[in-house]
Amino acid sequence: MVRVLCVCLAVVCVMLAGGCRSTAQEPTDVAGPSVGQAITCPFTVYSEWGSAENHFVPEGWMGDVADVAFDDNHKLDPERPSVIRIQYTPSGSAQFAGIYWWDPAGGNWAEVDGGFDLSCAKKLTFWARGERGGEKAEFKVGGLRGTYQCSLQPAVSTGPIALTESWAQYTIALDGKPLDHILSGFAWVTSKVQNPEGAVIYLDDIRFEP
Ligand SMILES: [Ca+2]
Repeated sequence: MVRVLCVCLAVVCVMLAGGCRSTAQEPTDVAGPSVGQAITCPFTVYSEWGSAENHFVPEGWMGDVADVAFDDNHKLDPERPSVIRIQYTPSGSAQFAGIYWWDPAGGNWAEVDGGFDLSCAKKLTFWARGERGGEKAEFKVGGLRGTYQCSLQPAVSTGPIALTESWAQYTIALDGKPLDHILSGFAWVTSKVQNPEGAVIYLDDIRFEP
């Protein structure tokens, strides 16, 4: 009878794990509130300029940064109040350019921990188009590595894709990937080899989906 009672208490204790733990050993949140915070999907990277739903910031510029003109409050058509416009004009010596969207703001190549637990996601989807069609670029999730690092290593990429002049939705499959600590939610990369004459691309509705 005593043993049965003990088992029952153990089961109740497991069921009320949070409560039991709080009386036995107080959890210490040393990492801060934004580190690996669990969230629900869909989880937006970008929908509209200034939206409170947006997560990750486009601060991780790389390559020939002077060759990039970036506007995430661009008006293109009435159906989409704001989209991201990226103009790449190859003239620098690196002959490529790109941008990581990372968390937290000011993270400076993962010198500061942050990010989100995106285990709810099975894919990242985004809409993209080129100004004329044929613009080539690569898009990625994860892969950021510094003092801290994304749980997703290496990044999962679309590989170089050629955009069309009309909007199309693209998907990066993430099912089964370690997404519990994502510091870089999205990245764009392109090169002079891919776009000898430069490229203007548009992006919208970037989000993690269940
Ligand atoms: Ca939009």
